[in-house]
Amino acid sequence: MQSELRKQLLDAFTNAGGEYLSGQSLADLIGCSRTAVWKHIEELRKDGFELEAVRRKGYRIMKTPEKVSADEVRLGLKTAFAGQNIHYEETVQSTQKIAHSLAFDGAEEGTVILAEEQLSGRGRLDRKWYSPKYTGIWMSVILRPNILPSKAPQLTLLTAVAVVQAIEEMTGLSPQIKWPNDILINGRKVTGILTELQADADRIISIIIGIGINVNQQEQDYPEDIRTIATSLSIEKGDKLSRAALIRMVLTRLEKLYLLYLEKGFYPIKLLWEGYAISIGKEITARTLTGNISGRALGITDEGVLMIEDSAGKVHHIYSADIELAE
Ligand code: BTX
Repeated sequence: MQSELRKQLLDAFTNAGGEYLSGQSLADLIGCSRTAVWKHIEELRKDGFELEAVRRKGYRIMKTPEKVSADEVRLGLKTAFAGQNIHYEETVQSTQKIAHSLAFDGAEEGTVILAEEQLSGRGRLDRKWYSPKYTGIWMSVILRPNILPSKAPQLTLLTAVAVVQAIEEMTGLSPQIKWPNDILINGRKVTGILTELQADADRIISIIIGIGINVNQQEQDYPEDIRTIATSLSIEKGDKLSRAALIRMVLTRLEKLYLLYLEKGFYPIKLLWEGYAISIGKEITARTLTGNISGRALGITDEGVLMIEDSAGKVHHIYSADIELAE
């Protein structure tokens, strides 16, 4: 359906505030025939809207779809480039995969790949990211910053701040960040971030930031193995939330912080990040690919690298690891 007509139809139902609208009045409002209205209503039904039709009264929307359409996200999105181009799919293997290929083909900065469901959503180090249909936000954002490849992990920290701010704004909850990329509420993971690169030795061609946010899942929706470590905004808040609205907030925050980063460097992002960090000052163990390091987390450097002081007073710089907090 043409998006302008769909928008008019949805606006008409919004303005009717739950009252019935006859086929004729919809036709008059939109400026088309009653048959065309009927066709458009059928299209809406196919897209997951539940519409009640009552003789001599007309139509009424009973339930909006679980789906989150690109149109719904774009409406009201006031960014300059983040999300201005949305590539929407119902089911994909991984939005990262699609983003890589679109980025390779020259997709513009800020392009978003959004899916309702991922069959092989991925985490770091080939781990799996559980991405069931209609419940979460599974998206990848393509950025093209003019920075050295070694600075790419800073974008992970920046994205974590953007997501935390968006969740705070939307729900009033207070998420915390566990270095580098886990966002936790009450100690359970609500968001994962995966940053991947297309780069030459000294130049970034594109950065693909994958963001997975658990929004409307309930505890029983999680498979056994992650039930005790994962949570969702709905579980924490006790409400269903609009994924489209949260996507808009994340993209707005992300763009703002990204522009700040390009202008002023990592330092202002570092300060914001530290305000949300859970591990600083605590005893932690960093599990790296080359072994474990335990000690007190001192904080992050101006480059975003984690510093741990071990019991002998030696300070270790950690570039990539999974962090465990001591009880
Ligand atoms: P990670 O390696 O830090 O976390 C992966 C681990 O998190 C898994 O091994 C599992 O224990 C746990 N886990 C899996 N699914 C969930 C979930 N839904 N909620 C909480 N915990 C879970 C984090 O990697 C990076 C995830 C990025 C996901 C996005 S979604 C859009 C984009 N496309 C894609 O394929 N990945 C990214």
